[in-house]
Amino acid sequence: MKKALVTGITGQDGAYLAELLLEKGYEVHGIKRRSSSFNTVRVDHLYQDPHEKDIRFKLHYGDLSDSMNLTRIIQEVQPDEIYNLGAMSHVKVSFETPEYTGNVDGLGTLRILEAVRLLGLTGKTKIYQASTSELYGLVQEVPQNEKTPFYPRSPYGVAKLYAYWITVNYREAYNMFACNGILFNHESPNRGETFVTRKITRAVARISLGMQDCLFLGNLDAKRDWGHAKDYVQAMWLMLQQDQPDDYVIATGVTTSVRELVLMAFFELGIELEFKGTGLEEAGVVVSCSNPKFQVEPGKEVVKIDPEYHRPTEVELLIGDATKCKEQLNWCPKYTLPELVKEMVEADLKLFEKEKYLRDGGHDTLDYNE
Ligand code: NDP
Ligand code: GDR
Repeated sequence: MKKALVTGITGQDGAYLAELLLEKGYEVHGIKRRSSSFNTVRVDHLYQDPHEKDIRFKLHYGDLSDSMNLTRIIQEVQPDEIYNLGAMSHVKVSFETPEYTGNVDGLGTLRILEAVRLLGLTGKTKIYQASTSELYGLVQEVPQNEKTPFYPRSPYGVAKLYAYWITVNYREAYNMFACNGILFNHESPNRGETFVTRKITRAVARISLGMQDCLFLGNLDAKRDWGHAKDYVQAMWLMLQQDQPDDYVIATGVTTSVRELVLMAFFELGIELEFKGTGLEEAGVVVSCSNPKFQVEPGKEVVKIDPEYHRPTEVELLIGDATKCKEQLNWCPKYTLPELVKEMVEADLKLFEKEKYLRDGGHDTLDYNE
């Protein structure tokens, strides 16, 4: 039975990847951070009681800033494959925590590579590094492929640049099987609530149900190549099943602006929106609502700009060319963006309908401010 170790297993991708690896018959080990409250909600359905026999899913406490801890876990597990997905992954937050981001996202990768080397596992353990389209940053050419020059635009992007090159360096210097997956944005109903797609789909659901008045956003002009996380974890696994290690772009090849995404998400629930005004005065205004379930009045401003969400330096346009991955790994995304948006909006609507039902019935969820 193959053993995999996944850092960042409690995150969006970690949870989907763990599901995939368990389906494929792996023994899956994950690293979770100690937290003052439960932080394993995305993998709770995979939990197995450690007292039972033949456990194939096990979590270890750890942190990418702690090399002794990482080395011990790798020594204990002796993994055939390591997927390094752990990171401080929010680009805007990285401007506020640049040193921490460099430590975890940059040096954390080095700690994994060096542990594998020092433990004499270079011939056994294959490593996947979660690289990112944020490496491209300032637009040099589109679509972006494996040969496009990098120009990161955030502490997050710069930390990931170090991680990318240290992975290449260990591959070349020590003949390690280490791959970079240069993944473009990928989303799902399990996406963190502060990334723009999920922020939008949550707000669409809440505004429709009368639980929120307005959605505040930053740069509506930014364009992203959005895919589904379920498709992208398949590509991660495929990279480690090849004879030779290499780096691959994973993307859909379609780019969409944040503004267009907002329109798509509202339209999913029958709400037609138009954007009026310019700059900080731009607003998304309801034109009509064809769904009798929702009372959203025409003329209401439901999207406004808050400069707080603008970034000191922005990545304006991402569109990936995944030809290499398609040709060499036979990978192709199954989900289109409209399908992804539909799935996310429906999931959030269900979530907030349940919450509203409980609140309306007087069964408030625990509120620590009360
Ligand atoms: P998430 O933010 O959902 O998950 C990040 C994971 O890393 C969480 O499990 C988090 O733990 C963990 N983590 C954070 N800090 C540390 C630390 N110091 N030590 C150990 N673990 C830590 O990210 P995604 O699942 O979306 O992304 C997975 C990886 O892929 C990340 O490295 C991200 O940068 C990269 N990436 C993501 C893309 C995307 O569009 N989703 C695109 C390209 C790259 P906790 O749950 O406790 O916070
Ligand atoms: P990104 O994702 O920065 O591309 O990084 P995010 O969803 O945060 O932003 C996408 C674009 O939307 C614009 N935007 C806003 N973003 C957020 N979060 N909140 C807002 O209110 C808002 N308004 C506009 C942003 O400026 C940006 O242009 C994600 C992360 O998963 C990284 O870890 C990963 O490496 C990259 O994708 C590929």
